[in-house]
Amino acid sequence: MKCLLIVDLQNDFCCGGALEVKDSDKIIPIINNLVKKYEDNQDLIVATLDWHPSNHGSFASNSGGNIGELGELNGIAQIWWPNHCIENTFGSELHNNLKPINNKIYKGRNPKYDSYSGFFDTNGTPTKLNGLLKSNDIDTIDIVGLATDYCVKFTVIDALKLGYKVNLITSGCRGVNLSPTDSEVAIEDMKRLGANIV
Ligand code: VGL
Ligand code: ZN
Repeated sequence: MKCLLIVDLQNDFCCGGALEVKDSDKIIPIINNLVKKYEDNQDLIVATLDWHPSNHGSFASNSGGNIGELGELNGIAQIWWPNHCIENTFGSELHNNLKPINNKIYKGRNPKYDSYSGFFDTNGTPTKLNGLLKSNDIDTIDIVGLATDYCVKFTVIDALKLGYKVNLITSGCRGVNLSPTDSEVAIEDMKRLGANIV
């Protein structure tokens, strides 16, 4: 069985948000078309949400570092981000134009560790995603969302490690691109590790 996995399509990553991903509004109608298709087919649809407490350690404001610079959080390399996706705020809500999604997986809740992957945080603590997929007999993940070079990439890598087949639907993804080629490089990495690029 296959599922559609929509990564972090939240206001803070969309146009006008705190960590806005360029052209993210362009993928919303593409994703909505997919949602309709998977709904009609009664396939599982899951959304991940970046869901940080306001004291989250990845925020430049909490670390004393500068936004976009590389530092260290609990011994692990960490890019300092602007405050984003603070739990239960407008910025953490799924984008209003996205069709409603029933299955939501929250990640990044532990202030001490970041969690680009929808499966595990950087400390190895799992979210509920793998259990949800297993209980629905999912073996293939079709993935879209934000951002290609962070949360999509790390979710794909963990999905492959866990033995899922992964189809990356690039028309439904956009990247942060702190460096201009980050998304291209991320797609090459995912391909090399076994993802099917569609
Ligand atoms: C993300 C940076 C920080 C993402 C999450 O969803 O790609 N990027 N937190
Ligand atoms: Zn985050």
